[in-house]
Formats: sequence, structure tokens, C-alpha cells
Amino acid sequence: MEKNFRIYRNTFDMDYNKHFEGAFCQGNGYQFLRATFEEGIDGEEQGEIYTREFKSVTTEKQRCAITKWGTYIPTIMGNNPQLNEVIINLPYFMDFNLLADGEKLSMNRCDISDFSMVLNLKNGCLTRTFTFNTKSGSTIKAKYERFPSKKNKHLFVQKITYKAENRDANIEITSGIDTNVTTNGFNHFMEISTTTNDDSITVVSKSDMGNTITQSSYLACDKEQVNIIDNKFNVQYDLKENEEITFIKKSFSFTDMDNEEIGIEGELVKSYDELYKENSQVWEKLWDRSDVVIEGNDHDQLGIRFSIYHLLRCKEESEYRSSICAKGFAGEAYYGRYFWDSEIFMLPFYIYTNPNIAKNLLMYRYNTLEGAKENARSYNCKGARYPWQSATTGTEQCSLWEYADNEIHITADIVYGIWHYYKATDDIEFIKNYGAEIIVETARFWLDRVDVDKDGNYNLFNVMGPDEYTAFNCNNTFTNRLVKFNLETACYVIQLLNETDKIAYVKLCDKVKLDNKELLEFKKVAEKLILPDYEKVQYIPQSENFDNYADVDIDNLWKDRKNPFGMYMTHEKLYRSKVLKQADSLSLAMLFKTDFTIEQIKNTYEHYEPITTHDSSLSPINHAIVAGWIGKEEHVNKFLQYSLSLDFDSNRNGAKDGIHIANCGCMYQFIIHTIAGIDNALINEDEIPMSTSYTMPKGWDKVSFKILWKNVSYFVTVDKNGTKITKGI
Ligand code: IFM
Repeated sequence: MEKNFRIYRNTFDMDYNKHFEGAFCQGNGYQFLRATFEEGIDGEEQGEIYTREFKSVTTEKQRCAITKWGTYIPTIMGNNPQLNEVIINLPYFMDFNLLADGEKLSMNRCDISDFSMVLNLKNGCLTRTFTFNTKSGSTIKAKYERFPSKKNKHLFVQKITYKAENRDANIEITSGIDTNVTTNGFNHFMEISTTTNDDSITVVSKSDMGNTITQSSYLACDKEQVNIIDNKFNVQYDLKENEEITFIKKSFSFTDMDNEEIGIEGELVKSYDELYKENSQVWEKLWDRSDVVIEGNDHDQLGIRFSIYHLLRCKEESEYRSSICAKGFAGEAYYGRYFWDSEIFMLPFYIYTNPNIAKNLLMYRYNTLEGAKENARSYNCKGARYPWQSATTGTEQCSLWEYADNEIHITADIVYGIWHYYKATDDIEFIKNYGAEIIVETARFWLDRVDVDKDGNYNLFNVMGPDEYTAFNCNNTFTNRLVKFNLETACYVIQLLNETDKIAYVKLCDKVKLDNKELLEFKKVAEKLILPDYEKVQYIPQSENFDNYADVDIDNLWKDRKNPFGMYMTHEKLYRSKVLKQADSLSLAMLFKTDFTIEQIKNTYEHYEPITTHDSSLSPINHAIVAGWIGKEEHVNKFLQYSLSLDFDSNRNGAKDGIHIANCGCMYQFIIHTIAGIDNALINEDEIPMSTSYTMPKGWDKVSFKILWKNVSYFVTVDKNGTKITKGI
């Protein structure tokens, strides 16, 4: 058994139940399942109808405190009249119930001992074992294993075994596809029907956005015939003392969005072991290219692998119609929507380990370009304005106006992601066919969004930068720098195509109707967009107005640090106070390191870190990255542990409504940028760009990983002697 590839849950304490459902979430890039108990939890209604408030998620209290089933296929979204498009929680095909000696198994009501739940990060297989001590005196050993297949993305496999340990026992199981589920308290099914065949149960649902979802389950038992009664599989059996009974349930999900063969017949004849092996082999290959091996600190090793596991389960290579939602498809907290998290925090992991996935993440943005154009029009602007929260079409889904109207940096962040991908892969075909169009259309949007002042300078008034506790900035440095980059990249890409591929150049100019006059406008605005004089101020101010805001006595106000600071101050007050939700200037330092001297980055850190609350999960790891660059070792350790505590350590209950997947992605960036000292691809054209300094967190002796750079694989090791890179392994 490989060391440090398994995470354990050894208590079924209901206070942490929801956290483990998120933390142990399974997925294969197509379907995603929260790690809920097959039989549910007694008394925990899953079909409750209620109105979910559209408040800021940071301060919102979610419903379903103990358990929330979650079965998601990202391309399937529904229409919530208050919340807009949301990912739909689909019927629950993992359903499996046991009666032993007439007593219904329930983890919270029955006498259960020796409980353990293990997620094998190496192959995404989840195992739950326990002993059920029935009231009438039987001791039943139970084992539940399950995984979504990475080989056949439509398939989900369950194996359930019961053994009568101390005497004969009667068991009865029922298992079906439970349709009594809602999403954020809303029923998204216009029609739902359950039909049965000799050997299967099928549920066909029609969503309120017109999609058809089909789920079919097949059950086999090694000891007894399987009957279907009232749309449920049913098996009754008298287990002899020491006898074991095994059930294999195979469930297939597909939708009207899928074109490929499902291959049900072929999968039905395979044994559990065969399917397990096939799945493990695919995972093995994924780990081979993306593992980060840490010697000297088992806790951190497992934590980093936990993050990589979630990144690996989130995406499969062929999917280009969706991105990765902010909760890693492990809960309903952000409604399954896509943010800047994808391009800035997660994309680099895929760029450096599996560029096909990176490309498809960007293809999602290309496929939603029309929606982005519609957004621009709705703000009376030309070009393309990507939404703060994106779903199926690229039109704005965020129902909180301050974010939707003002958090416009996302549009330029996407261009940053595209260029990052291109620089690390040299995929000029992607730029020619898709990327350049996005880059030009987005640049065009900025021409209308900027305001010129009496000195002829361009300004971005009334914006929200990454720090969401400052909603109405004047010339937010992060936003302005990214917008400048967007405009400059547009000029550069046009010039590049003009010089290297006239056909592609003409095709692009025709398609986007670009002329020289507009190109000169891009150039002019890029040059005259206001940015601070770093030479003069020697740090990166958040914006023109922020540092004049009122000071806040954070320590006094923040009564209980288990809650976000935002619970102790109204948003109205936050918006005019000197307190930050997340790194804003430090996010800029992370993306454009060479714009600044180390001294300036250090000053920025000292200036803002004391007033940052980290109410956003994107903040701690960003701090760890920068702290390493400026030699603040203690802070590297502090913020690394903070970041690991968000989902991996259970004490914060952090994963209850989903995984902080941007944090997972940025943890990988911490490894490459801060531990190994590899700068991001935008900094240098040809060689892997290296910084001289690197940092090792507490207890870490050696780190090694593979990285892809312009189609060549490198093996990187870091130890006390520095970073060593070997080509071609
Ligand atoms: O994109 C982030 C944002 O920066 C902070 N609030 C949560 C969003 C989704 O993770």
C-alpha cells in the first residue's frame, strides 16, 4: 500500500458529517458525488423546498446542517427564479438500505462500532466499514466500496458486503434511484419517471432548462436472486453465521448533451475487480504526471496530495463545455458557477501537468464568448465582458449587483490565463483559432469601460478588485494592471499573426472587424491607463482611495475567529473601512512578480497583511507564496497550514458545502513558484524561468515533481542544496 495516499474518517460525529461529505467527494470529471452514506441519515429530509437567500456566501448559513446529498453533472444546470442558473442535484442512485433482523440501518440511530471511512486518493475509491450491532443481538460486519470510473465516465460502481459474525441473521436490502432531491431547496425537474426492466431501474428526468438526464442502475447479488418491487431492487436472505453476501450495483448516467457510446452491455459483464483495475490504471497515469512528493512531513504530503486528488477528479480531458466550479462540484455553495478561480488559481496546475485539460478549460471561455458579448451590450459597451459568475452560456449569473457590476477584473484574468497557457505550451494554433478572438473582443470592451480625465489619462472608476470588502474602488491597481495586460496582449497578438501567418491574421481581422484605428486605441489606453508610481510610493497600493478609508480595530471586533470577520461588520461599513477580505495587491504581485522589486513586494505585504481577514479562501495560500519570496519563513508555515486547514484538516468543518478548489490549485502554484523557485511562464520565453531563491516549509527535506514545459517533461527536485531540473524524464 502506497504511503500517504489515504485519508481517513474514524468517527461519524454528526457535527462534522457534512464536512466529510465534501472532503471525500468523488468524481471523474463527468459525474460528481458527495461522500454521503448510501442509506442517508434518519430524519434528514433531502427533498425540502425552501427559498435560498442570495446573500454573500461568506456570511450565509446553509440549510441541511447534517447531510446533503449531491449528485452532479456540470453540463446540467437548472433555472432558479431567484438565483439564476444553478447546477442541479440529480436523483440519488447510490441509494442502498439494509434491514438486519428487521432493524433499519441508520448510522445515527443504531448501535454502530468500528466505524472507518477511507478515501484512496490514488484511485478515487471510497470505502466505509463498520459493525452493525442489531437490537436483537446480531453482529453484522459491513463494507461499502464505491467509485466513479475514470475509464468509462458514465459508470459508477458500488460493492457492498455484509457478514454475519456471531450468529445467523436475516437481512433484507432495498436499493433504487431516489428522486426525492432538491437543489438549494428548489425542484428543477419538470418531469421525472421511473421505469423498470428485468434487471434494471431507470429514472429519466427533464430539467427546467430542457435537458434530459437518464440514470440506470443494475444490481447483482452473489447469493440470491434480485427482485424489483415498487421500483426498487429487493433481496431477502438468511445469512448463516460467518457467511458473507455481496452486492454489486452499477449505475450509468448520461444526458442529451452527450454524444459518445455509453457501453452499458460491455460494462455489465465485467467483474468488480476488472472495473476497479481499469479505473486504477487511469488514475495511475494521472498521478504519474502530477504527483508532488514531499519527504520529511507526512501531514503536509497528504494535504498536498488531497489537493491534487481534487484537481484530478474535477476534470477529464475531453470536456470543453464546462469549467471547474468554485466548490469543485462538491456542494451547492456557489451554485456550480465558474469564477476567476479557474484561470488564475487552477489553470496553472493543468498547464504544467496536463495541457489538454488546460486548453479545454479555455475552450469553455471561447464557447461562452457570445454570452460575454451579450454582457458587454447590456452595459452599453462593445466587445466582450466575461461574467463574474458564469454558467452554461457566459451571461452574468451573479445575483448580487455589486459583484456583477464591479468585479470586472475577471475579463482580463481570462486573457492572462490564455497567455499563460500559450507561453508554457507554444500552442499557437489555439491562439489563432480561438484565443486571439477572445483577446481582441475583451480589449475592445475596455475601450468603452475606461473614462478619460482632463489630463488625457484613462481611469477605471467604480470597480471591485479581488478584495471584495472594497466594492467601489477608483483605479484598483490589480484591475488596471490586468486590463493594461489585456490591451497590450491584443496589440502583441495582432502583430504576431501579422508577422508570422498572414492568412490567420486576415481571418481574425475579418472576423472581429478590427482596423488599425482601433488597434491604436488599444495601445493608447494601455499606455495611459493609470497605475501607481511604484518608484515613488515603494509599495503596491490597493487603489487610489483605499488607504484613506477608516481604520478598523479588527482584534476587538472579531469576537470569534471561527466565524468570518464579515459576520461582525455590515457590508456597507466594510466598503468604507480599511479591512481586507483577501490579498488584492498581493494577488497582483503573484501574477506580475517582475513588475516590482522585492523591497516593494515586502512593503506591500507589511502594509496589508495585518488588515487582511482571509475571509476568502483564496487569500492564505497567496500570502504563503509571497511570504516565501520575501523571506518571511514563519508566515510561509503559518499560511501553508492555514490553507491546508480549509478543507484537508477537519477542525474548521471547511468542506461542508464543497471544496475550496481554487485553494487546491494555488497550493500547486506554491510548490512550483515558492518551493522550487520556478517563475510563471509569462516571465520568460524559452527556458524554464527560475528565481534564485526558494523556500522550504517546516519539516520538508525534499520535494520532487514532474513538470511539462513547452511539450518537454522535466523532473524537478528541491532540497537543501537548491532546485535541480532534469530534462526529458
Ligand atoms: O472568486 C472567489 C472570490 O475571489 C472570493 N469569493 C469567492 C469566489 C469563489 O471562490
